[in-house]
Amino acid sequence: MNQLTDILDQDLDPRETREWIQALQGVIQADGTERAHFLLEQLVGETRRAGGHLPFAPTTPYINTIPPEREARSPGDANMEWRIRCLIRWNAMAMVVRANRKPGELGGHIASFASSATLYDVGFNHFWRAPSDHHPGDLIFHQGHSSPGVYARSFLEGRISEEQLDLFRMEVFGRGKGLSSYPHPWLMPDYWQVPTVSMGLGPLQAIYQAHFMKYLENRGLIAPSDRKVWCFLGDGETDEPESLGAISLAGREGLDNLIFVINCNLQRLDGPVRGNGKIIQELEGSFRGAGWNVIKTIWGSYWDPLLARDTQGKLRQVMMDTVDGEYQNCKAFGGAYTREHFFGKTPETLAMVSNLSDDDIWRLNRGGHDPHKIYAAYHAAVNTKGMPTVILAKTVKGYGMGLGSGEAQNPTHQQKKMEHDAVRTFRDRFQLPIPDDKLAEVPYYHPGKDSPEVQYMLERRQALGGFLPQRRRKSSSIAVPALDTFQQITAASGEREFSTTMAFVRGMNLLLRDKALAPHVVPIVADEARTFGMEGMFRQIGIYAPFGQKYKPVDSDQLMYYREDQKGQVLQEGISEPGAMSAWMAAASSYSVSNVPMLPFYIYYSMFGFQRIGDLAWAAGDLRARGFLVGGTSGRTTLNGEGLQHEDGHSHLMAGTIPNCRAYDPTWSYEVAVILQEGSRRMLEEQEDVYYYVTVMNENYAHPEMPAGVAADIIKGMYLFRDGGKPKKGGPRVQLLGSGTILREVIAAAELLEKDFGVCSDIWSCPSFTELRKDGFDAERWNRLHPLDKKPRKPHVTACLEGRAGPAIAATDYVREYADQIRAFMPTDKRYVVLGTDGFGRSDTRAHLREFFEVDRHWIAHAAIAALAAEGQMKPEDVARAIKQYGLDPDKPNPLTV
Ligand SMILES: Cc1ncc(C[n+]2csc(CCOP(=O)(O)OP(=O)(O)O)c2C)c(N)n1
Ligand SMILES: [Mg+2]
Repeated sequence: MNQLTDILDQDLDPRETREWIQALQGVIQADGTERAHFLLEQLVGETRRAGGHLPFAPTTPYINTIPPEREARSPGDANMEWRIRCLIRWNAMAMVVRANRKPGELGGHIASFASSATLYDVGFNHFWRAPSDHHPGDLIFHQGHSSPGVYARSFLEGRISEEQLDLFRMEVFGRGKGLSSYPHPWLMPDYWQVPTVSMGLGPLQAIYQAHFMKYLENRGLIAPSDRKVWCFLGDGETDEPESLGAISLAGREGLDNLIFVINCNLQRLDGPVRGNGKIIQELEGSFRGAGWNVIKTIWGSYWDPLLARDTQGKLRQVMMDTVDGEYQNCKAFGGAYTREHFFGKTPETLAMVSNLSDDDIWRLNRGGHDPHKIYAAYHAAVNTKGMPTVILAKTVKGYGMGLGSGEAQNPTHQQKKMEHDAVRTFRDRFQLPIPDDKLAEVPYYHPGKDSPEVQYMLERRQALGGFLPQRRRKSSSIAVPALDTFQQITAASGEREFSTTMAFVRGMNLLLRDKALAPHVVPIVADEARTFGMEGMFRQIGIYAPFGQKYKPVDSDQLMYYREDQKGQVLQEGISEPGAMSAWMAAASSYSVSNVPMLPFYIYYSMFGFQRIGDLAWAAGDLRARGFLVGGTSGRTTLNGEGLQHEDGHSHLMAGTIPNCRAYDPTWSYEVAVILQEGSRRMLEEQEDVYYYVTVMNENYAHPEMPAGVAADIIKGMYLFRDGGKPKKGGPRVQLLGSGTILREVIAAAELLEKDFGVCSDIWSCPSFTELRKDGFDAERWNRLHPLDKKPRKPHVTACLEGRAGPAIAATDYVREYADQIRAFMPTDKRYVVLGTDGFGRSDTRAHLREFFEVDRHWIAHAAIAALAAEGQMKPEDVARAIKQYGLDPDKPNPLTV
């Protein structure tokens, strides 16, 4: 033992210690705990100045943060609220048990809501405001697996029928009446505000929703208010990096509009969260370190008298020494067990409960099941200024499911059935007036709309502005300027060369010139603004900084200096793609959450997009997000030099999996303009729930004039860029397709084919193979279902290529599968050959990379000749000549495998 721990562990002068403690007690009595805190800080400062090493202690004792004498009292009728909660608990359990008695293994969860029922009820009864004329409304992130409890409340309120409860998890069969397994705005667009259930994404999104609300307030787009974002999450869920990954942002920005409630039932799916430690202490340390106000709600009121008698601190010590695995045992095995294994740890604590029966010990409740403690915690949270709050509420997983039949058992998470006896015990525990002979069917119970319980609930909700959850589907429309406003990027560039990234940024700037629309544009970057040539926006519209710029930027003498501003419009989210994506989602759902439509553009390295934040992109679809994702430096070969981890050749496939995402890979600046205008119009004017993914490149080249009449086909995904004209002497003809930067190689290939082989090419620009696929399958499906219809529908691809001679050859900077998506819609007998960049990217020049991946002009020309030879229009000797003439190595290994 070294000297310091010796001193810390042993009291060298107990009398002196006592004097100091008495002095402190005197201060607390006379001037309160804040004054005591101040003095202690002074003492700590003094010791540090003298060289004392006082490490930061992130945790406090394992007791409630709010002592009983400082608890705010609930104005509610506690008995009434208990009865209501019993009804909700019962119906939530019944809907899951009944669903699982039907054939089909529908699943569902009882134990999660059983642990959090009181946490929700106190919020619904006293804190959460619905949007109304008087208030913008709070935003609640529910734990996904607790949805039955939320439905059960709505059932009592008369918002959801008994029939619907029986259609839980039967959304297809329910034909619009079914209830989603978890919160999904896509499936219940008037009800759920935000999607949760993919663990970690809820808390991450909640932080950025709160961040974005402050942004809207600071920019004067919404009035400042006391609205809050409440986020419920599981203790197991906090293991997801996304759950805690952004808490420092909330602390740094002092987001006092954000409240996390972590349901610490000590269990996750398989077993204990921290069997050998204490999750509440661990989380307290993390959140306090990140600048949060931490409220631990560990013990219920029944513990108060015991703690009051604990003058020696023995009980507190046992509380601290006991690990979560043991706490779980206490709730799984009951009062006698707890007496022996918990209180029995010291003679003093055992003596403390000598006058309590085993049942009394069993009733010693946890903080998260005590409405008084919860009310006090919520009250403190909503009144906290300058920092976000996390409430760490200790609960029991499967609370009420009964000893030995779910409560605190390891497999309880997945329990969807309850035996008859367990149902009876549940009924008795929560005093439901359900007769024995009805128990077998586990009937729903509604006390009637005039019952005091329902009247009380309705009155509470009315006082809080209306029902929750409720979601706003539409906001106001914003007019988007017509395409001719974008003339700067639809006109030919002449000699000027620039990239599609530049075209996009210019397009965004043109939107920023529209007075009505400009304030709604939200450029978002994850520390890559300079990469995409957006640094001009720093000065022009400023970078959002909630507390303004407190220093003179190092480049302040320059035109495009780093200007931060409380009213800044650019969201600079630092190096956090999940964070920037969540900020984008907050902006993209602001039409619903805040009744203010916004048009966010999140611009990033496309490689760090869908594959990095794919789950958020999926959630964004569910959320009905509206905005643009812009994948910069996209394609496997356009980002020369950067190599394997940077070269994206597949994000388009991922984007294509999201039903309401429209993805484009434009080549020309006018294509960018058309997509930008159309997308903005559909999202802002029409208020369609779609979002756009547009890939752009940093390769500079000249852009042609927009051909007349192609706008609609750009949107469809394919148009004739150049007709090959009449072939000389009836020579062969090919159809060449391309997108993005590789379209330029396609054009060059057409020239080679003409010059070297007398082959004539029609050139098709295909800004979206993904949209073409959707259109094709849609037409095909319709035709199959309408066999007698006189006018079969024609896929756009078919319509374009029908009657055009020769095989089709496509090349893109993406994997083959991307362009291959349209194979099914080729006119009958049309040969279709696809080139793509399958394989790992690597660093080199663009030219070398395109040669390597076999998508450059030579490989395209060669593929065209080979296709013509396969059709007998040319000879194998022609193919051999192309190989030789273009210097292709026949023994080159397949790029996929090297
Ligand atoms: C990303 C992700 N991984 C896994 C799951 C599956 N899953 C659902 S609930 C759950 C356990 C949740 O435990 P906890 O967060 O403690 O919540 P509790 O139900 O205990 O309140 C798991 C692993 C999921 N929904 N999302
Ligand atoms: Mg848990």
